[in-house]
Amino acid sequence: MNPDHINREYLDGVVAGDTVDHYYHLGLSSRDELIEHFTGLSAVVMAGSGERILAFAQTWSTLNDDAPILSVPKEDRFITRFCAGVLFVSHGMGMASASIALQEVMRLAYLVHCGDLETLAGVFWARVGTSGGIGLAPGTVVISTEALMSDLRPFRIMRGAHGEELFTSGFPEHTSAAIEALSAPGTGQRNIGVVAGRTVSTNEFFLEQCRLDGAIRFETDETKRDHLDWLAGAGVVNIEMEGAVFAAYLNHWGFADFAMVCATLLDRLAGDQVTSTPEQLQQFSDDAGEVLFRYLASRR
Ligand code: R2B
Ligand code: URA
Repeated sequence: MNPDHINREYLDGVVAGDTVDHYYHLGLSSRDELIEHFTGLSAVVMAGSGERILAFAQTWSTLNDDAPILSVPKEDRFITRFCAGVLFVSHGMGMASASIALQEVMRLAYLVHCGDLETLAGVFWARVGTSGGIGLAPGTVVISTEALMSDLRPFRIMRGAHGEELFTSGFPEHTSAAIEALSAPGTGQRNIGVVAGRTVSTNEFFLEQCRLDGAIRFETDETKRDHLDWLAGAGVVNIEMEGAVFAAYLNHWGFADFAMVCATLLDRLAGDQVTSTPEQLQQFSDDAGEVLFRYLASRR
């Protein structure tokens, strides 16, 4: 962990009980009795959609002898569940939304671990999401090695009163390699197409992803194709909207074990619109979850 990059001045007061922390967007406060049941927190699984969080919590419960699923009642911003040592939290769409979820979950995780950086360091974090693939068959699951800005810089940049802060946005190699190794099907398991590669994390679905079907359009067929070719040439295999801030903050706090696993919904070299059926989209999402769960289950 990187103690200098964690706001312990504030968070230790919460652990001591001198300050009450309101995790406003999650709908919890540090005094809530529910938090006492989060003891043993060993992993955080995040996803954009609340529906996926509910499904993942249910799967994890089934894999853990029907362990109880604890629900945080507030659901208008993020959906939060806890089951068998794992906190499942939706983060909404885009880096602004995901950054809020990450900061509040980290404050919560710090409290649950009573400010003990040694045990906190053991927490594994994952984002399971969707993305647009580059040159991949729809449904391929991508394990990200690095999340880049749309101009391929490997950072998330934030600007405060003190100026610009650059957060590096790589993913730990040992974790992505372990997830990839475990993604090979065991007996009776489905064969899921999995690749590891670089990811571009954009601030917008249409413009920064060079779509031609937005209500605003900057690109031509040619500039779009050149941009996607440029990304592919740099080893980028998919595009999504939260990975850079996810990796950036976890690196900043000094976590060593985190990953992003995203299903591709379409091949951007073939088009812009997501046209798969609801059944196909469900399968893509289930497959990304399955890849994550094979790793998560191996950590028990
Ligand atoms: C992937 O899919 C969402 C946009 O459709 C966004 O949250 C992302 O990263
Ligand atoms: N999510 C994205 O951000 N882009 C896509 O093309 C598909 C899903």
